[in-house]
Amino acid sequence: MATNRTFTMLKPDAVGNNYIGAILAKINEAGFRIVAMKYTKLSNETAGQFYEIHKERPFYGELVAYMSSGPIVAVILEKDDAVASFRKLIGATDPSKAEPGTIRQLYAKSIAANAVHGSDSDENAAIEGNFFFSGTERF
Ligand code: 3AN
Repeated sequence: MATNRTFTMLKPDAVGNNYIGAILAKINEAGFRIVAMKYTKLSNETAGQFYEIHKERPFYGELVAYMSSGPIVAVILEKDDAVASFRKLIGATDPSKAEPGTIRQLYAKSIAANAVHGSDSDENAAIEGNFFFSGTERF
């Protein structure tokens, strides 16, 4: 069900720095189940569609260019209270402000290259998961 699922992407910096295994281990240790997972690369157009919600933000162009600059890993995750629990696990958007032990504090270097995405609501988790995967309600 959407209420106990969230969506994440391991961003180009995390993939480029070979942190896929370490980050997925953290996610599993925190009690999340992987529902669906895909290693892929976004085109500029696809990244623009994914981040449509941020279109008016000043960093939109930079964000889209960055997210299409290298491979990413898209993942649907399941756990009780998944959205809030996952955002706690990843830490603040700006890694220099992220709590010790969070994924961004451990693996991210900057606000743009911040290692992981995490959905901010159940509604967006469903939209974002459906952007990459279909039929996952059966998984
Ligand atoms: P979060 O991913 O923590 O929910 P949002 O929704 O504020 O953060 O921003 C979406 C994404 O846009 C962030 N993950 C980050 O990579 C990027 N971003 C946010 N603020 C900036 C900024 N000031 N400059 C560049 N990129 C940013």
